[in-house]
Amino acid sequence: MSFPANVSSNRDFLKPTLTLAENPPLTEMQVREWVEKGFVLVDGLLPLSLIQRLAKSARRRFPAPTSDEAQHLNDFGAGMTFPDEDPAFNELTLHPRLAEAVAQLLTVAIHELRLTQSDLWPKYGRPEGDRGDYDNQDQRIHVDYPNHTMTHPAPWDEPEAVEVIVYLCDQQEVGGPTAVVPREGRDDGAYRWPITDTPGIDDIPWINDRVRAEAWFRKHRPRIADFRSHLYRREIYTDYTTGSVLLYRHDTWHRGTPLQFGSMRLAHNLTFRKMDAEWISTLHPGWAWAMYQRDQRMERIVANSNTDQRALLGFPAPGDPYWTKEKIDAVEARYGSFGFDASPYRDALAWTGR
Ligand SMILES: O=C(O)CCC(=O)C(=O)O
Ligand SMILES: [Fe+2]
Repeated sequence: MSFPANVSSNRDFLKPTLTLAENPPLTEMQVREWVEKGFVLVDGLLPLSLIQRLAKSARRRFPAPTSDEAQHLNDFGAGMTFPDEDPAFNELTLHPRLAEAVAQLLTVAIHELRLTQSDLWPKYGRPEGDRGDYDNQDQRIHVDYPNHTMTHPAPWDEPEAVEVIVYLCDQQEVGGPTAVVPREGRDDGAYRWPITDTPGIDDIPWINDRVRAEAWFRKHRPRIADFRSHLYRREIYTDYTTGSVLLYRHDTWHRGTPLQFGSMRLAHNLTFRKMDAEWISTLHPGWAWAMYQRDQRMERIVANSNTDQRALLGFPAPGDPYWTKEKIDAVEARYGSFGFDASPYRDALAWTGR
């Protein structure tokens, strides 16, 4: 695969480690890696058959890598977003093992999590060369929080969200590993507080392309340019295969790196936050907005999900003070014809005696 010159001297590849077959799925070591380094790359979290179904429908949806259209596409998830018409996409988004893994990392119950992002986008391999500030081939090193939260990530030991990349291809075939910078303890200068040395913060223009962003820093903020050159030197690269999942954070330094020319990488990006962290915004138009879709996909998802999956979407969990007998009857009247089962909500209400 082709790497830009002078980026990383070691080019260490990170291999996925296997999750447990049972729940909770992450091993203690995997949890520790995420907690300490800021990311963990795992295999076996999601069923391969589901990944393959999703990859097949995404390939039909997006332009072929050889097309002219593909050479100009810098998509960021506009193509497939939750809730999509493809059931495999929605199934992956609300997959119980994914939610279990996130709940493990944030040490909360699944019904205390909220989904704030689910989109799938293609990235295309292009020849080396300058294609402007917004080209996504060889990204500048960055953290993702500026376009997810209205504040700043909480201190490292109080994480509020987990970001996820589900890879639907093999790195060895298409290239495009995600580069990540492992955090090395509390005194790691790369993770100094606050995190502001990245495009899109302060008056630093939002530039995606690595060469262009670093030229801007060198000219306007030479000290930050030096700091950032250390980040590049410390990168390691995800050697993902189909179905590998990268779990990381809004304050983890990372970036997308070039694909092999002529190839396409499909990746599904998700974010889950703790339910109280309302300053972390939902990236999409809002789940109820999707109830305008004539195929009533969202109604079907609500009706056919379990109570934890509904809670991920903000639907009150059984036992939540929201529920009264009248409200349960009314919601059942709305979704009953789609197969909604109100009994968990009724049982919890009877149990609390309200
Ligand atoms: O493409 C990747 O591997 C990472 C993408 C990314 O970091 C981003 O778009 O924010
Ligand atoms: Fe990113």
